[in-house]
Amino acid sequence: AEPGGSGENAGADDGVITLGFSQVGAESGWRAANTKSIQDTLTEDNGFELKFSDAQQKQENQIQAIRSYITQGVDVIAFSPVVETGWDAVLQEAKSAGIPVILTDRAVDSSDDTLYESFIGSDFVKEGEMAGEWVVEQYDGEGYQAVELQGTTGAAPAIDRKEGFASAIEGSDVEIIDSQTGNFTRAEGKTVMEGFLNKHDDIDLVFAHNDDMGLGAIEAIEAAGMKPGEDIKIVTIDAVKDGMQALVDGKINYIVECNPLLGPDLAEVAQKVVAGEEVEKRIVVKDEAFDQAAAEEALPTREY
Ligand code: GYE
Repeated sequence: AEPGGSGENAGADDGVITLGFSQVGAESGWRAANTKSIQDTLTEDNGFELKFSDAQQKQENQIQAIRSYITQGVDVIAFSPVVETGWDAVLQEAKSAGIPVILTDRAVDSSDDTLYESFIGSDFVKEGEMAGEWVVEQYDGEGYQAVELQGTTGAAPAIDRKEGFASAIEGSDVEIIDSQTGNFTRAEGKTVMEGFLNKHDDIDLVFAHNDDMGLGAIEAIEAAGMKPGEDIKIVTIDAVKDGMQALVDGKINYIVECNPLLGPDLAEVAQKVVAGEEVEKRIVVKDEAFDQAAAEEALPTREY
């Protein structure tokens, strides 16, 4: 595509689709798999020129990257918004420049859904519900005290997983006694869990919004002389390899999957958008869940 090409005539007039992608960061195993899927799919061989930038979990970096893609006149902009709110102005700029935007992984909270073409990603409320339903099924009646390691404050998966889990445990005797953000990273998951262990004597269960924070919690629990998965049960979301290994090892008790392999769907939607074809406004990615036995079976052939 011509740099600077914009307005109604923007498009892949040279047959190559230039796509500017703004990634959240490199905070987790899930994110690494997601980045790999995008980079492996949006290749020259597949008709793409991919411009990729890592925002290091900062919204201002993403806004800057999107503005630079607008200036460069890319054919399509795609991004995974680190937080839900605060996107209207920059998305309006893309729209005025005639550059279509595709959301992957995380949603934006905007009343104007003409600001993007499609949102491809999992149903995070449902993931939280699946985690909560399993906890109730296993432990209701035991008076369990749970702590929650939340994802990045203001991020769609943190907001939605919290909500889904809370609604699933409602009416049971599982109680969340503390809840803090660990920013989706292993290091912060560990630090927050250390704080919880210092503050509370009787923690029965950890609900972590992703595997990495759960893996950090495992380190904190072991350092405190207890057995993760036994003395303190752990339920997480993502099902990346390290998480699945910990589940097989009995240190995590249950994992709800979140599929990070969004590259192929993104490529397809981008091609359609550039060709002026209709696309679905919402593409929901399907997720499973794993207990120990299911993890043992799935791990050897796991892609991520
Ligand atoms: O669960 C977490 C990552 O947005 C679904 O972000 C994604 C989440 C994923 O950091 O590991």
